[in-house]
Amino acid sequence: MRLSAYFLPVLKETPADAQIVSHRLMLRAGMVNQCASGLYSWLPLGQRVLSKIEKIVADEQDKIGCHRVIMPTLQPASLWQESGRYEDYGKEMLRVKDRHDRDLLFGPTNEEVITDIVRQYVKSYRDLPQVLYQITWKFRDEMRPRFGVMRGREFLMKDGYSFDVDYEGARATYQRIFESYLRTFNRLGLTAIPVKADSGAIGGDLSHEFQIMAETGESTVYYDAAYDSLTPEQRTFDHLQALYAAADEKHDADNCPVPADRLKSARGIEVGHIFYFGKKYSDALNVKVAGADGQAVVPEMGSYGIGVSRLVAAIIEANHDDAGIIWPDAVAPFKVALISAKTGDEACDAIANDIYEKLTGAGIDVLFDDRNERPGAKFATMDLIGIPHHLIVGNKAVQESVVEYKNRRTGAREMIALSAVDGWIHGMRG
Ligand code: 5CA
Repeated sequence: MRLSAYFLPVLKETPADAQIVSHRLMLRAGMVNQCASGLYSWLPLGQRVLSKIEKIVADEQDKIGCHRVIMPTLQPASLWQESGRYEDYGKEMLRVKDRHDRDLLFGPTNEEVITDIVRQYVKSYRDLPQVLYQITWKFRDEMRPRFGVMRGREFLMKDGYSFDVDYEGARATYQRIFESYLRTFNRLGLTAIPVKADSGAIGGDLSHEFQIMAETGESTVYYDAAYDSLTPEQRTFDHLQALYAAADEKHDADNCPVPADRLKSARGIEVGHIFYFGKKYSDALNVKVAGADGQAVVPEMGSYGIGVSRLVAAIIEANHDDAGIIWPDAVAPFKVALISAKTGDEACDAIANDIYEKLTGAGIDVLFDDRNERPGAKFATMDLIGIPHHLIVGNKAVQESVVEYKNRRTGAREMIALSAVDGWIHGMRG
């Protein structure tokens, strides 16, 4: 992408009303634009990050045998009247009427719709287990939308729903998804702590939130200090279950099993939430499948959410410095920033253009700053928007046949001979 032709409305001023660093940086980097309270447009740079995260989330779901669907954003009230949630959900649910005066709602979550699908098609225990998921925009008329996309009213969620014939199966599915969540967040460059949680409006008695530790987080979590020294191999369902970690509302200070000197508390960002709730919806919607013995069984269900748009902000909270965002490679909007420090100089332009063609030819996402701007402004922009690898083409490219490489995260710099650029590009592909 040539920056001269791109749509990247970076802001010089720090927006006054943005309270947390991720919100400030998303506005300054031209990733999002506020349309109304809790409603954001995703501009090209933000859209790139969001769809990279979405891809990784979907990929990890597919790997464990979940199947992707798309359900409507507008749902009939009748399904929610069947489950009994239509009245319960309260003001967070946006209710609308169609031209025939029928009651609809903008889906805040999809247990009812998916259960209705399964009751129509799944007739035998042989068709189970099954996990279906979607990645779609939800609407919740939050009382206090704040911190940008962190707590929006419309937000992108991955929501998955599991159906099993019995409790053991449902527990095994829960565990499989729990562990895949750890891998998902890991691929996004985050370490999530799974904490025991309340199941709220979704229901059920087994629930975990996945929390990213950050001072700006809205949640308080309590956990055993042993968490801090876990190796990746130790982050299994059984091991994590054995250690104590609980969300604020689940933590009972008087009966906490962790000795006081090992109990830690921290602020966290809830990026995922999973629930096992048995037959709550399958009973209410009268779902029955034939069991192995011919008797009808009501499937056991769970639901599994990931806040995809919230993750963009959470990743920034965990990856930034004074100069701006520092994207992990896996979700960076562009992997390489190519900066021409002498735009207008024919020899320099020729070298920069040549490297640009090679990078795009190799399939690498590159943002090429070919604008007629001061080099300092160019460097600052690439730092602000967080591109992880910078290549700078300046005087030395012409005089000494070298370009400068800067690693955005470490700040480390090195010179690369023009003759070695091909090899460097090859390495970037890996
Ligand atoms: N049906 C279940 C799981 S599919 C469900 O709705 N769970 S949830 O309410 O916990 O939401 C799942 C995830 O969506 C949360 O963990 C959070 O990361 C994200 N989320 C929830 N509300 C918002 C919001 N207002 N803005 C941004 N993300 C949100």
